[in-house]
Amino acid sequence: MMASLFQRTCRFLRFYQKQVKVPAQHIASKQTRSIYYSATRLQEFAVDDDKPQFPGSKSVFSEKLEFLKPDEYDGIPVYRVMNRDGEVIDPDQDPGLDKETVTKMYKTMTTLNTMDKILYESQRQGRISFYMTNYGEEGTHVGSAAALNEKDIIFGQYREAGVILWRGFSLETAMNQCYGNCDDLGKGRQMPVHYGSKEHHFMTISSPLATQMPHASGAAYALKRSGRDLCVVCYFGDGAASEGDAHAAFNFAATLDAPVIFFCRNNGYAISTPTAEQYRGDGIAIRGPAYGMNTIRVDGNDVFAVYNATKAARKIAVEESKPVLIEAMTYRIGHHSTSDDSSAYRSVDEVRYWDSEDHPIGRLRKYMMQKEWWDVDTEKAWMAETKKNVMQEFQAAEKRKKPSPTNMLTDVYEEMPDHLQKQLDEMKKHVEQYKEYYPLDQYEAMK
Ligand SMILES: Cc1ncc(C[n+]2csc(CCOP(=O)(O)OP(=O)(O)O)c2C)c(N)n1
Repeated sequence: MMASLFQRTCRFLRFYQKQVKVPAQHIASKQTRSIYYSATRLQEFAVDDDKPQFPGSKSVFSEKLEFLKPDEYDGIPVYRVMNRDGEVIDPDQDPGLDKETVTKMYKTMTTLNTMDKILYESQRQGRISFYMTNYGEEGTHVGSAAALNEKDIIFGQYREAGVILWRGFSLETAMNQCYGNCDDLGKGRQMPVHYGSKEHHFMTISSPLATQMPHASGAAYALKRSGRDLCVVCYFGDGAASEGDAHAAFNFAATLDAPVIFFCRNNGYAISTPTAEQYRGDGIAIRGPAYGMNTIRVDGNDVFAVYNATKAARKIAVEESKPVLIEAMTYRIGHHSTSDDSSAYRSVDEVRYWDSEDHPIGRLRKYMMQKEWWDVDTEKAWMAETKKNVMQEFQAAEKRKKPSPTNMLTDVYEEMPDHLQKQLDEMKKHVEQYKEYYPLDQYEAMK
């Protein structure tokens, strides 16, 4: 008997779903979508008396009255490759990166560290308005960035400067951003550390916590629809994970099978809130399976463990089109930002431990020294060189003019509407009339 229109439509939709790897419910029109739903439901509904029939259930029945007790489970283990002395524990886990790559990793981590010192001081001296250091988290940035395709799209929180430096964002561009000068890619409109670069596939940072997370899921879904073999990487902190947006992002990504790696930097604190007060469960990783995501917890101070985990996560994201959650355990050695004094809520001994006993840079240096790729003299020469580079760029950025004040009103609309044009004209007239009261020599000329 000839298949009915209904059956043929269902067959076509299933074929189409296979071809484009997109669930039919997301590509079909409203009408065909409802046919698809009825068809799949009708097909899948087969009663098994021994199993619960609740929609979406994977469970079996139980006659024991038992609660799931979080304290009766061991914590999810922390995957590592190196011990604290930089020795590889299981040779099978050594990513086997060549000297050139490992040296680039080390140089990026130390450059970031030096840039942090100089810009932090610069803020303290009142030369820039604000800064956030990355001390102690360098391994999470560089280990993950090195494992990605350079076109994978990054959505950062704000403490991931090492990721963009790895991709070739220059010190000069970073300094221009922090100084908000006329060469800043963001035209001086953003606060310091809100880096962004189209060239480096790095979305501009936005400080309201977790707002980048649903965007990341959406961008990953768009990537999947475009059929490109790329993924999105979304960085966030343990504190940001408490925002509603984090949960929406996880669930959208899981249900839409979006190729996104959620990379949590669990650094122990959300400003003054320690993780012990932030959550009661087993960190952030435990949430992954609840959303149906492949998940791993990794030692974030072990750059090779982060590299391996991210590389494997990327494979799942791109090849299986699925989200992955990585929880990288690390420690925020610096204050939260220049607006924070962490001595008010944690001990100096605690900070000293991470700075001297378990630092990602120290661990990698030990590894390189054991390989005889690095020694005390190379270290000394490199530290002098990187300091000189950073100082040079910092001084040059400081000397550059501020952006033209007209940037306050441009780029909001493609064509400036009349009401903004009126304000712009008034501003120009006002500044011209009272120019002796404005430091115009420090600004780019108004166009
Ligand atoms: C929606 C929102 N609420 C509060 C803040 C203030 N705030 C800025 S950073 C921060 C802590 C975030 O901690 P975490 O996500 O763990 O990242 P970390 O700073 O430790 O890297 C808070 C509460 C904010 N930026 N946005």
